[in-house]
Amino acid sequence: MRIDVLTLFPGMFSGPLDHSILLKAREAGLLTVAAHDLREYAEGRHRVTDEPPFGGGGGMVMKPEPIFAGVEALREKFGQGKAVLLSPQGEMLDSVLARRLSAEEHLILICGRYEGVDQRVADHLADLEVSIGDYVLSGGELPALVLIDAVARFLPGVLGDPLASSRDSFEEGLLEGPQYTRPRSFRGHTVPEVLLSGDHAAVEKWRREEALRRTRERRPDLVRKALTPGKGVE
Ligand code: JA5
Repeated sequence: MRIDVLTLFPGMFSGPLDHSILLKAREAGLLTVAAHDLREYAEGRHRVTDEPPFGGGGGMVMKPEPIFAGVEALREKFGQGKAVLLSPQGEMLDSVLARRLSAEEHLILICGRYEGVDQRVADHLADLEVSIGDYVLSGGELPALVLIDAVARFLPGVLGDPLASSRDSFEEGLLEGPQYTRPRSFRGHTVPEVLLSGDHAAVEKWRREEALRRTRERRPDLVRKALTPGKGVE
């Protein structure tokens, strides 16, 4: 899969993409990510990318022309990629959407800054708007990185075990249960006996019960969803 990012801050993408799973996915040729400076697509001596909003109100809004030029240049080079605008007005990212996006050959992620992006980008350029949650952020870059990570985990071969992504907690529709490692006793807090018993069936049963109990307690909305036919659990 290829992912191009249009951003005023391409430097924000190097750190996260250069570690761990995302680095390995890129090295294996399963994922290509390129961050492009939107200023390169801005015209004029000053390469202006933002202007004050029509109607007043203060702050700055990102101009449509550099964003349209960037997406159009990338589509000319690589074909009809799906353009995704990161925005609080977007469809909420969850594992279903991440998996759907992982089936695309090419994504173009558009990151806003300042007070946001001229509405014509959402209306006439982007195929989809995606939000990662109901909180204010300074721009779309961190949401784009979250999306890249969530999507990459569904690409075949990115996780060592081919079944790993389908076993992940949200794919099962439940929260993960508790996990423990050595030492068996830490500051007087001991590990549940069953995990030390060597009885694999008992361990599996305990894990499933713990996952359900925790999900009922913390995320009753997920339990309702999981019990909806075709959405996991049974
Ligand atoms: C802020 C100019 O889903 C959380 C999000 C917050 C946020 C996003 S997505 N985009 C922007 C932005 O600020 O473009």
